[in-house]
Amino acid sequence: MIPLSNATLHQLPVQVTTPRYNRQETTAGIAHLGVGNFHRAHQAMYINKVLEREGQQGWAIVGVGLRNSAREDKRAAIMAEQDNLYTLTTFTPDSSHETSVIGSIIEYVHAAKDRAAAIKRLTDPDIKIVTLTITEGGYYLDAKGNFTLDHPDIKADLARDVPETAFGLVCEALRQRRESGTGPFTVLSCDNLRHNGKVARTAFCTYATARDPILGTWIKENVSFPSSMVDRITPSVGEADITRLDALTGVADQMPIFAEDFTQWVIEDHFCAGRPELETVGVQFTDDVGPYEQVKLRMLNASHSMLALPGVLMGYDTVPHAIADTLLLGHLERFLTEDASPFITPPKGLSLAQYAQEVLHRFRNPAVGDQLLRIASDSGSKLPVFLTDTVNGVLGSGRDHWRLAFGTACFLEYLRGTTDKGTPYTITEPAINAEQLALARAEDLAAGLQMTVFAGWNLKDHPNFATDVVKLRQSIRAQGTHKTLAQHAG
Ligand code: CS2
Repeated sequence: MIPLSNATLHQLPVQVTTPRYNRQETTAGIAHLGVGNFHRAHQAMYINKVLEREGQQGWAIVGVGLRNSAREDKRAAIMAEQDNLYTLTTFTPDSSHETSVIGSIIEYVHAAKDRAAAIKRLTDPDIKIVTLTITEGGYYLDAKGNFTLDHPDIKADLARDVPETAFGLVCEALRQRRESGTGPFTVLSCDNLRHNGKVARTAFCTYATARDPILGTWIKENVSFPSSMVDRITPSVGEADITRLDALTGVADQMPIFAEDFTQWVIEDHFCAGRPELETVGVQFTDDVGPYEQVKLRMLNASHSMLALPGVLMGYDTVPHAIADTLLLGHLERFLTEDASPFITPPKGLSLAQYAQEVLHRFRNPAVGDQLLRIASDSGSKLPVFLTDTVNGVLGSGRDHWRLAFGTACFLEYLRGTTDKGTPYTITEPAINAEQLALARAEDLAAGLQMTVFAGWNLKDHPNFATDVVKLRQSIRAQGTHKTLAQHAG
């Protein structure tokens, strides 16, 4: 097997597509914060294509790793060893696959190791766009959607000379760019949030104003924050996946990724300092991402959660395994058509019924085998984003709420960390502190509903919902999640 670097690109197996542009001739016009698998499978893939086009060589990416962790150290070391190259293998639902070497990330900065270097990189006049995948929970929003200036991380960051958070780094770079006359860059959120552009704008402006009100006003007036909808199912990659992928591709890649073949990126066309010609490589530009984002978050992401939470309790490991259970499949179909769809205003020409079928088809993709625990992780941040509008719609209109009550009961039971059969698993819930977790685990089975996760659900006005959640939790404990679902699905 051939190791991956600039020097070996021409030796790779013929079935592996390599960059069709000269990487040495590209320069970074985009800085990306949070270089996880999703960014590498999605935005970096689009940029890899755009770099092939004439006149687009100024839009390569400088990756900025934010975490101070052993994992980040390892990633930075491998990126350096492989000249920032990696393979992306995509699988169709009938398991045919294609592998490309992605060359669009041309530089990698480990910000946790050298904050000043990262800020300096962001002040480079060539950097015209800063893209973000910092996760749903990474925006420090409270239940009302405001940026939490009093969060300990943010408080600590505001007190530092050289900031550490994404907000601190970007605002400091913008401060320096303003002072030197370099001018602003666009900040483009690629996270699964409602109105992610507006959220990013509020977060960055609030942070900047707390540091320096004049900077806050300058950012408000000069930086553009387009909203975007991003979509591509990209599972986590474990050691066994690395071995499998490398055997499949014939490349000894130390950090390969894989994803479904489906991909979509819809962006609002407001870029204060220019942008690559992404429309030439399949990106959709629009004046209003809202309808696209509604459909994606409330259907695909929400049904992921509605599947993963009971799925984990039932002892399933992956999405295709869980959805092969006809009970869960039927449950999701009804959730999509009876609960989510009635409250969505889709973009013109999009059929929600067809979208629902496509989502289920994508979930069945056996080669993708997305991990339920990956999807369930950080439900504390995800559920408010994915489910709140649907819950408000269903409860407000008096429709049957039991599927949502079941999803809620499963979430609270999932937080206990053991399957119905008593097998333990690790919960990863950065947004749920010990006090909040104690509510979910309290003897009073209704106490969990006081968690801030549910703050936007107006549950006080709908006492029947709480009663049903308690009953469903009791039933899950007494007879298991599967039987509970079977009894109610009837
Ligand atoms: C998933 C998403 O983590 C989750 O909750 O629903 O990661 C999903 O796979 C992506 O948003 C697909 O675009």
